[in-house]
Amino acid sequence: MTLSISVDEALDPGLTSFLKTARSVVVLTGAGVSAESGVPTFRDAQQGFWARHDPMQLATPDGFARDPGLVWDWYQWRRKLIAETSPNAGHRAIAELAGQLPGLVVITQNVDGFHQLAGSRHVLELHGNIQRSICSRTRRDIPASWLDAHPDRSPVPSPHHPQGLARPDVVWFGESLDEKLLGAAFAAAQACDLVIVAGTSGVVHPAASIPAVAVEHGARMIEVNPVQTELSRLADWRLVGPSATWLPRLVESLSK
Ligand code: BJW
Repeated sequence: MTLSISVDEALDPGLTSFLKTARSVVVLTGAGVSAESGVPTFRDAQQGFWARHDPMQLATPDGFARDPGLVWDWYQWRRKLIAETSPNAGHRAIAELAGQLPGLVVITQNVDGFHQLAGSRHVLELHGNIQRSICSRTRRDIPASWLDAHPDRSPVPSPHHPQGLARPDVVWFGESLDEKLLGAAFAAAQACDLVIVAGTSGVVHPAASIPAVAVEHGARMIEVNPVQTELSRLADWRLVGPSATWLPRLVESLSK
């Protein structure tokens, strides 16, 4: 059974005592965790990227092949937005939790690098990192100095292949996730006794399968989200509200 708790209610003592005794914790995050930093989510009806842009045009290999300049410009705009914003109290709370719960693994679908900036060390970036660029043909890294040397080009040619173009090192729909990272994520899910799922709609696979794998292997689950999601039915506790409010409250509860 799921216990839902709203921000004006006290934390369930059962949750707090479970958190204190948890030996192995996985935190799965999505775009909602960065929303309070000012980075839009994908699927929120008003502000989400997909409310204004077609994901098939901007986040697929076919979309990039059709109009690489459009896709490159969109990612450059997002890079700038991310560079102008910073991690929030939710990211910092996850890093603090790891200080108190050694072995905590952060699995993120986000490409903004905010968990590392906030101090988290063990972070599996399932969908890549927007700050890195690779060659569309060879997938070799392209250094920032090469991009800086082509400031007015869009798309930017690749230094590694005559027909290659620079693209962000992120995972688009229809592309496979890095096998090693995914293996490490599922291994952590199978081994954990608590999975905290924050700020994700839980619709994009294989990331969305991680909480179910953890729960099937005996873990309990806390979901942090203002709304119900595809994953809510798996949760033991639903902390209803924003992650920058709830995650610091979880950290505080450890010292009470
Ligand atoms: C707050 C908040 C606050 C708001 N506090 N919360 C199995 C079944 C069906 C389909 C598939 C399947 N397996 C694979 C597929 C196909 C596909 C897929 O999942 N499609 C579904 C959409 C139907 N998956 C793939 O193609 C993946 N590749 C793959 O599996 O390869 C093998 C294969 C290929 C083809 C067929 C079968 C197998 C790759 C997925 C790549 C996703 N890429 C993107 C873009 C990354 C780069 C970039 O950033 O530009 O990743 S799409 C986008 O969605 C991004 C996100 O990481 C991802 C997840 O979104 P997220 O983080 O959950 O954000 P939102 O917006 O959806 O939700 C935000 C949540 O926050 C909401 O719930 C809010 O309420 C909440 N929130 N404010 C806390 N303050």
